[in-house]
Amino acid sequence: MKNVYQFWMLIGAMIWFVNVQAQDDKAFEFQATGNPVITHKYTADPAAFVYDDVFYVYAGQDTGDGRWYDMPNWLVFSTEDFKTWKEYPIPLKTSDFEWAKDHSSWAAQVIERNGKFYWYVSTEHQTGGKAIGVAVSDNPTGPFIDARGTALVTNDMTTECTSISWDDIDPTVWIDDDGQAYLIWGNTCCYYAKLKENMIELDGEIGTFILPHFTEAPWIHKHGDWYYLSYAAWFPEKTCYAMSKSITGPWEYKGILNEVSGNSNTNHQAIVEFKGDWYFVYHNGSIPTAGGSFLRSVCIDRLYYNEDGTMKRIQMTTEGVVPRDYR
Ligand code: FUB
Repeated sequence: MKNVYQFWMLIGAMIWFVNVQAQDDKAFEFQATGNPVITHKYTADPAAFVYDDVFYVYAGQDTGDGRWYDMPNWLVFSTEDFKTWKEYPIPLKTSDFEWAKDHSSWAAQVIERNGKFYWYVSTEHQTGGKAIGVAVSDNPTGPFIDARGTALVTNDMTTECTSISWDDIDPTVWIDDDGQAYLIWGNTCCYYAKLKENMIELDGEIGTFILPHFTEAPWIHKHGDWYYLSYAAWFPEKTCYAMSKSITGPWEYKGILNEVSGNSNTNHQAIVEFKGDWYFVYHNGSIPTAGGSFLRSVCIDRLYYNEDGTMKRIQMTTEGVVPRDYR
C-alpha cells in the first residue's frame, strides 16, 4: 500500500513538473489598450524589429525599488496588429554572459543575418566599466546565447574621446545596402565601427560621429535615400536627430524629434516601418504609482515625415497606435 501511495505521489509530481515547464515555455498573450503598451511588468530601452510581417519589441526589464537601474533580464514581445501581444519566455539574461555583472541589462538591439538573429547588448563588465556583448539565436524569440564568450567592446577600446566608464552602451546595428554591417553606440561620445560578415567581431578602427547635444541611445534607420541617426540629447533627455546620405556621415543636425517623455529622465527610441507605416517606440515612466525613471514602460506612437525627408515632431499619446487595417 505504501509503495502504491509513493508511486502515485511520484506520478503526480512528474505531471506537476511537466505542466510548470510547459507554462514557462509558452508565450503569454495580452491585449494592449494604448500607452504604455506593456503594463504587467516594467520595460525600458525598446528596440523594434520587423521580421516576416511580425513586429517585435526587445526591451530591458526594470525591476527593484525604483531608485536605480535594476535590470536582470532582456525581454521579447511580438504583435501583428498592435492589439494582441505575446511575451515569450525570458530569452536572455545578464547571467547568460559569464563576463558580465548581473542585473545590468541595459539597452540592446536585434538584427538578422543569414538566418541567425544577433542581439547586441550593453551591460556592465565584471572588470569594471560598461561593455557591449553579442548573443545569437536561430529564432527571433530566442533563447539566445553569448556568441563570443567575451565582450565585443570594452571600455579600454574607447579612451580618446572621453575617459568615463559608461560610454560603451546603447548599441544600434545596421546592415547597409552593400552588405557591410555597422555598429554604432555610445554615451557622451557616439562611436561607430564596421562589423565583420560573422557579425561578432569589429572590422577596423572605431570612429566618432559629431552630433550636437549627444547623450546616448543612437538609433539608425533609412527612409528613401536618407539615413537618420536619432539619439537621446541633454539630460533629462529629449530625442534629437541628424540626417545624411551616407551611413558614415557627415551628419546634418535636424533638431528635436521628441520632447522629454513623461516621468522619465531617459528617453530611448526605436524607429521602424511596419506594413507601410512608420512607428516611434520609446519608454516613459507613467505607470501609476511606482513608475518613473527606473521603472519605465514601453510606448508606441506614429512617426511622420515632411516632404523634404525631415521628420515631424512626435506626438506622444495615451491612445497609442492601431494598424492601418483597424483605423
Ligand atoms: O536602461 C539603462 C540606460 O538608460 C540605457 O542604456 C540608456 O539608453 C538609458 O535609457
